[in-house]
Amino acid sequence: MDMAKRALITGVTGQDGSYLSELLLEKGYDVHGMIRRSSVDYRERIAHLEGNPRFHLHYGDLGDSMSMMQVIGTVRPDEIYNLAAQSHVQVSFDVPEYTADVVAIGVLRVLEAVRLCGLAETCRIYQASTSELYGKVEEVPQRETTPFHPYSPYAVAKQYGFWIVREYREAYHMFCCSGILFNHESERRGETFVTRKITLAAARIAQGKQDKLYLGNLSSLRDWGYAKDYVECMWLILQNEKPEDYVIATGQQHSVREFATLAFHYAGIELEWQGEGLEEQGIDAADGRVLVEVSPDFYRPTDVVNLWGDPSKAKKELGWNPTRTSFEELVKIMVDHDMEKVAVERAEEHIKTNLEEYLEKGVVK
Ligand code: NAP
Ligand code: G4F
Repeated sequence: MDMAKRALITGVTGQDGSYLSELLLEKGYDVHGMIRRSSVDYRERIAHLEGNPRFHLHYGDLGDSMSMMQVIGTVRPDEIYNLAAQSHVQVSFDVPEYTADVVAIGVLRVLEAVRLCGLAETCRIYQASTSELYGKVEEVPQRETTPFHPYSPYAVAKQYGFWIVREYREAYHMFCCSGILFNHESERRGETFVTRKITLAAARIAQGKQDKLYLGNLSSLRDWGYAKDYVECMWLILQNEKPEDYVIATGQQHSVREFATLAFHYAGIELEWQGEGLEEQGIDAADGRVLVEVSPDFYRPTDVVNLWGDPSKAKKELGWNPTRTSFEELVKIMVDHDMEKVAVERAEEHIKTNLEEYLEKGVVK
């Protein structure tokens, strides 16, 4: 009989869901991913896993308790990784009610489905919590004991998720834990998060496909790690003897400006910064072109500007190495990926233009 562990991942199509699926498959798990119904099936990040006999997909939505009951009752997982969320902080100001439903009550739906399906004693649950809970920070660096001060509708919703997990742990003795993850990025990061927005723009500007990049708060500070390293921690948290919450971070901090400077450097452009606030500009040192400008459109009603995590507890208790991939390596991985992506897009455009011309005139350039 096949005794492989069964894991259910909500948010399997996201950045973290795709890396976690790969990791759990490598470890011999049967991986069940939950996906949302949509009019087009577009699952770029997990396309390479489909067809693997140990990788299964189920329709469900964190906004719908019945579908959660159905998926959890059918899969009867040993471990659940609840990664699904409306995860964009700026978007949470635009759709606060939806964000609260999915990000806050969605966690309750998972916990209740586990309990009502009779899995409370056997199923371990990982909740994707966030450094955004520290928000308008009350201590630097932030650790497990730092008071929370959420500073966006997203963060307020995640705070409910954090506390309801703790409540179910104490009330029903369920093995459920939160990983308080600081920002983690990769070549699979969504294109509207600041790091990926920058690496894609640097690649496009370097290859003549874009003139300028507009950003918001350049002085915002983040503790950025590599997503591929961070999913390992999610797994380690569930293999622990006791259910506990952990800060997962690198312990190093950089500004958006520093990230942009390094990304453009790897794309072959040296940026120099001039001016302040809304007037600040990133200028190409080689020819004086203005490549980066600040736009108030990317400022947030309340912004979290000083995130810096202390991963000592995870290092000591989980044996996790927070700096396996350095900040410089992370930026390089992302830029190299996007330079290649833009080069492929340019080649495809060239072929298409040539083909159109050939079909029109019978001429190939
Ligand atoms: P992501 O790339 O934005 O992925 C989010 C996933 O959630 C996608 O698979 C999305 O599905 C799914 N989803 C959204 N709404 C849903 C719903 N109503 N029902 C079911 N699925 C839904 O996020 P990520 O960066 O991988 O982050 C994973 C989790 O960690 C999130 O909970 C995020 O809030 C949290 N987190 C992330 C970071 C970070 O730096 N990345 C740090 C701390 C915490 P579609 O593909 O259909 O949209
Ligand atoms: O890349 P961001 O949008 O990520 P943010 O807000 O830190 O949220 C991400 O990390 C959280 C963990 O701390 C997760 F919980 C959350 O799900 C998500 O994955 O913005 C980072 C910083 C902000 O201070 C923002 O104001 O960059 C600043 N920024 C400056 N210009 C910008 C831009 N952010 C975006 N998205 N776009 C800009 O043009």
